Amino acid sequence: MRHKRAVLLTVAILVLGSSVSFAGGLVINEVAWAGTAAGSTDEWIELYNLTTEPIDLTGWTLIFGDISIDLGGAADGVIAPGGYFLLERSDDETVSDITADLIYRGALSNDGVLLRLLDPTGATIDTANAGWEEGWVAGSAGTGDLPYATMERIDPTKEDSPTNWRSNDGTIVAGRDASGVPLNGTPRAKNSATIALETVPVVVILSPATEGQVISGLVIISWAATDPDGCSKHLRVDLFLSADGGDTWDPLITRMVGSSYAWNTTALPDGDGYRLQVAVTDRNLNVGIGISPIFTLLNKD
Ligand SMILES: [Ca+2]
Ligand SMILES: [Ca+2]
Ligand SMILES: [Ca+2]
Ligand SMILES: [Ca+2]
Repeated sequence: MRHKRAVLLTVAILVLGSSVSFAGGLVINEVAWAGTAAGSTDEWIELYNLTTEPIDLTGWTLIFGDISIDLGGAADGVIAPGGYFLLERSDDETVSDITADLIYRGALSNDGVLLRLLDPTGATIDTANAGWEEGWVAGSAGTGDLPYATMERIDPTKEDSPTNWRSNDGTIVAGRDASGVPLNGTPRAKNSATIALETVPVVVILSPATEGQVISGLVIISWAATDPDGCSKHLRVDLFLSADGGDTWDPLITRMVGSSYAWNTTALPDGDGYRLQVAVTDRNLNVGIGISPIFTLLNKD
């Protein structure tokens, strides 16, 4: 009995010891865990100071696997307010056209690892890839449509979670690799994912919103659309319909405004694989997309 209690106590201490108090001051903002097209060992990591004060990195550490990086070892170990801090692995050629703030040694396994940022008291104040240690929550290696895309934090003011990371979009990019090729990433610059969060309209389909819903006759399709940096009233709306669960789409109505559409379904074939897409475009041609769950059309009896 006594032994059991001791074990429980140890477990409690372990849990407390690994807890993260997300302070929102300094964050792990971008991770190039797969390296670059010039070399898979050309990994780099970006930190970001969200505050309006400089942060002195003396005593701060970044830890992953059995690697511990002393952030205070940088020549200029201070991050300016709203500034970035670029760590390049092995040498300064990793991101060839931007000077690293710190060169470090040690690999980020492509099998995934948890990154932890510790303040001078040893408290973990931020993490990256938590809850996703079997692989990486975002980013890509050398294959796929967008090779060597970095893992970008979407909202640096929000804590690490699987939904707060996205791959670099390959369009908003910065920096060049050791061969001079543009990176699919944004070293020392705002993340493409953060720019999307701040500019791209968000649309939520309100009806139909239930998986497997049976629809017939005249149906009101409705949605809520907002533009984070513009007027939500004048967004252009295009509706698309899929009869095969979303594999292929046909226009239903294009270039409309508003937040609902009366849809006469009676001329369409019955089926149980229908889906609606609402695409909302702002004046800068940023497109936000909402997709309904699969529903059934049933007009014949
Ligand atoms: Ca790697
Ligand atoms: Ca460099
Ligand atoms: Ca960045
Ligand atoms: Ca916008």
